[in-house]
Amino acid sequence: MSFVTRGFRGRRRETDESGRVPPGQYRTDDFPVLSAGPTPHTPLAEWSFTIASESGEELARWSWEELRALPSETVTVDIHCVTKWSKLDTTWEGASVDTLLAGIETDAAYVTAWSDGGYTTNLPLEDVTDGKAWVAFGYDGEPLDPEHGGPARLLVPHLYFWKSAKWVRGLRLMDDDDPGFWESLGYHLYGDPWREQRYWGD
Ligand SMILES: Nc1nc2c(c(=O)[nH]1)N[C@H]1C(S)=C(S)[C@@H](COP(=O)(O)O)O[C@H]1N2
Ligand SMILES: [Mo]
Repeated sequence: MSFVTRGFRGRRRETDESGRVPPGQYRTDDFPVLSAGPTPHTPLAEWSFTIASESGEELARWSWEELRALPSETVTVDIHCVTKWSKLDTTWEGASVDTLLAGIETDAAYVTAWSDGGYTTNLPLEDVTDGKAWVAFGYDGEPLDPEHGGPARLLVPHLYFWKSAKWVRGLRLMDDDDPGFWESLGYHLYGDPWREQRYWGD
């Protein structure tokens, strides 16, 4: 009896039946803003994107114009925030991280993305390569809003959205997995929404 009632009235009906909303998430059409600090406003003339080695050596760097001159892709993906909202079919324009890493020889197993304002987040290298991550500068056909990470943010849609560092300025190639901002405060090191890896121990 209670089984039937839960099946009929439970979460799945209230949220989404597409199979695209991970466990514990609800679907929203809004685009909430989640920022741990103020929105930085780095002038494009001072903006650059850097690939660095673990020791901090600069391996490659693009100015804003150089980044925009790279081949770009338009992708439509679902995004999932650890605070439980998921948004389906978001459309972004950006340069694939594969394009940025092309020509860089590395034995690194992880990367740490860093941002204006000091935010960092850690990811396995294989989660930002092979078409899984972008440095995105457009959203819904427009330049990316500063509050959503403009001029450019990392976009790694298959992991919880805190991995998609707003105002991203570079990737550091790491031998070991080094917890970033939220990961140091208890968020999961990896953050797979389909396995509900929200916090340490999940
Ligand atoms: N630099 C920076 N990037 C960040 C954050 C942040 O506070 N600072 N918040 C993260 C979190 S927790 C989420 S859910 C998404 C939110 O992106 P949005 O504000 O565009 O929805 O950005 C992620 N990237
Ligand atoms: Mo988040």
